[in-house]
Amino acid sequence: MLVRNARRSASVATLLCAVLAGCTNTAPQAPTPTAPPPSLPATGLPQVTPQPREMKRLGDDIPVRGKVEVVVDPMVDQPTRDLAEQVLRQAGAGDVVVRNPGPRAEDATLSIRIGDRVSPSVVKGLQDLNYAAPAPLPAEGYVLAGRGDGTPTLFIGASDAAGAYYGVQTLRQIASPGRIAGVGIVDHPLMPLRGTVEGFYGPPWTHAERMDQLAFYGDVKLNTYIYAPKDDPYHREKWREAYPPDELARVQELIRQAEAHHVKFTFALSPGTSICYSDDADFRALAAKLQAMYDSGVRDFSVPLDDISYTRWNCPGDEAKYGRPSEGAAGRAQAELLNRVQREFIDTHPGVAPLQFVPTEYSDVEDSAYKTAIRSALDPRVLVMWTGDGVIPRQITVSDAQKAEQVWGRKVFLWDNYPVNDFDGSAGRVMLGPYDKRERGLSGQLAGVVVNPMNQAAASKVVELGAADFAWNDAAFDPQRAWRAAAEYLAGKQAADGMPDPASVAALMVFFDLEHMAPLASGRPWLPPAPELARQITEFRDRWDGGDRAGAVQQMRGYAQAIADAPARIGAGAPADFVSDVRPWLTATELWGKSLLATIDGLQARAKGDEASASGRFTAAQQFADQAKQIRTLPGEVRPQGQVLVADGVLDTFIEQAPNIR
Ligand code: LTM
Repeated sequence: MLVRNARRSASVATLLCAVLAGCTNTAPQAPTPTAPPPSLPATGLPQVTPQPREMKRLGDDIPVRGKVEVVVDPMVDQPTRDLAEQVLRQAGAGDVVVRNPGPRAEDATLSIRIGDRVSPSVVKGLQDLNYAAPAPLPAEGYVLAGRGDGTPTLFIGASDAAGAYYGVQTLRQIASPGRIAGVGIVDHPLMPLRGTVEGFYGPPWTHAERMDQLAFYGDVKLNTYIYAPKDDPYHREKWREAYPPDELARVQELIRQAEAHHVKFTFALSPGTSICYSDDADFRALAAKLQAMYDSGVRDFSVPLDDISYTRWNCPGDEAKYGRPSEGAAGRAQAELLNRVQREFIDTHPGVAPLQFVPTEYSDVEDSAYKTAIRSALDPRVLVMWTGDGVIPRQITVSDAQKAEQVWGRKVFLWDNYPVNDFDGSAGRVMLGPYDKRERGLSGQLAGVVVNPMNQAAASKVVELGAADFAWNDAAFDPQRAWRAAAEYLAGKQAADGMPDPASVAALMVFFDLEHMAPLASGRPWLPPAPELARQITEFRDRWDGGDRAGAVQQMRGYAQAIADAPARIGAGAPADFVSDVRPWLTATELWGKSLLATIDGLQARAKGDEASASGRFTAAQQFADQAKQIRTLPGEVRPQGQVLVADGVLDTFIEQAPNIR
């Protein structure tokens, strides 16, 4: 098995073992890149995220050494060529030559062909490998086939430029030092639109964070970024005003970055707080703002009309034209505006995708005068966004999405308010749980999905990666698998050879568990707090109550130590931006870990009948807990502010109740 696979397929228990006292790290060492073994036997399948639609073993692994040539069709763009070169160098190629089709270089040890899936040489190469793609292969799809036995070969046949890029992103994941897995993959996304909407309140992402996010989206095959930060004045309050030149220059850099990573930079403009629907000058102001973005290269546009009042007009002209303020009248006015944008702007600009829109009623499936007005008047091409069965949904089901289709008269585009943490009920939380409670089968019912992330961009990658996996292939989606893949991704980013360090992955999983809780708007959970810690505590109680007090203490001490050690391990083994985003939670976790260890000391002393020591340790535990409760979120980094929460309701409860455990 590939080293990467061996590491990646380790169970959480094995990974945890790597950070628990007394365990031995049995992870295999990476082979020396310059000296691959003469034969690389076939073993197992590599892990690829998002999960491909089909993957199987074709033969032995392909050795990577010396000079590798990459033969490309014109459809393979420069970023894809650059990525292929980078992947192959990281895998151990001494030299990589990227060139147009022609005779094979004699000194090349490996020739990789990347091209249009209907190119005769690609078709023949795949046939020779006995691995054909279904016809037709959907947009953004690719077939990858390679094997190391005989003459090592690898072919990637793509349906379009994005498919070629995604094929090479998969190559990145099946490559490890000295080798590429000998596998066949047929792959394409099940949802056409997959990504994020920077749509939260509070501090918008910085330019550097956005640049990094866009590169990350390429890695995980997300293709959409909707620029809609509520606190960018030029997006909402000052929607009529042009971006100042320096800000426009930054947006233009984002547009180029998005293009290089096959992401649709979707520019959103929210005029709803002040627009006069009946005023032609306002329509022209809106079109002019979109035009500036079109001129900068944007081809995807959105007009969000969420979080505005629709029971008052912003100008007397609207009352004259649409009648007294009402939900139905607002629906008519909005539909008219959006139809004009679609027909007079979108349709007149080559290459622009259908308009996207967030309705003022975005979070339910009940019919209403507003929805009826939109449904009956809105151009059927306009995409309507929907947040599920609530602003913060408990779950997203196929049947709710079907109801949403009925009330909106089209398949809806999911604006998924997870992991966003800008609402009161989320104060003090960083959302690091799995992407969960989204039903398989939604790809057949949605126009796409974008998640609304946290103010903390790098920390949002945990849920974003899960959403990427879901949106690509919800049919095979496993929330827990994707969750662990996020830990591996983060740890892999920090490793020189790209291989995640098991101890860092284990520490991240412990930490993610402590920040598993996800609240509804009310603050009540739709994902429970710290399920693994809760399981450990239940096991402890069962053993203790069953009379195995020493065993109970030993087991619980192991997990407490893992919690106490996780912050330092993460500090060294996770990317700096992630560590910086979650710094207050790491500080609090360290203190809670010390508190839990002191609690275990107290219970151990009690088990030995030493009540004086037990009491002293319980007091120390309380002191650490009190210190942990003082840690607060950082002003300017999140909204709203609050006490930093770590496994609240599980960890604090156990520590509080421990002195009463007899
Ligand atoms: O969800 C939508 C469509 N709008 C806003 C978001 O901007 C905000 O981030 C979330 C979470 O607070 N709630 C909203 O209503």
